[in-house]
Amino acid sequence: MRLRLLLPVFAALLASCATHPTAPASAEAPLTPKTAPAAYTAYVLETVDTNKDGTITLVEWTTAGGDQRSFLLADANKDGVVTRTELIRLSSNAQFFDFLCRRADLDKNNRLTPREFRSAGGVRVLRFEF
Ligand SMILES: [Ca+2]
Ligand SMILES: [Ca+2]
Repeated sequence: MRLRLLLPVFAALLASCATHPTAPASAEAPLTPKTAPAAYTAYVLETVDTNKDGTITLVEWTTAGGDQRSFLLADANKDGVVTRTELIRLSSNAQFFDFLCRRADLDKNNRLTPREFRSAGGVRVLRFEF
């Protein structure tokens, strides 16, 4: 809950990362608020869903470096697993995109490329810091 309160602050501070709304969908084109949810969801399912059953348990999430608080935030219906739908929902707001940029824009040029996102920086977005 506190994350939701803090995200607008982060968004205001880091608005520059969200200014590429028409970037083409190529491997190194920066992610946008529109393309980031699908990229984030695919990345998380690919790297965190270790038993490939299409859902993520708390054990899978924490094994990948996430913490319990971020898992509980992602598990919107509180059934103990995070689904593709929940990941899309979690990552579909602009505030989340700004948060993502802040965590994974490794060279700090305000452009989040898929390569950066899928590097070690990407794993860190599973652990929200309050
Ligand atoms: Ca799983
Ligand atoms: Ca769930």
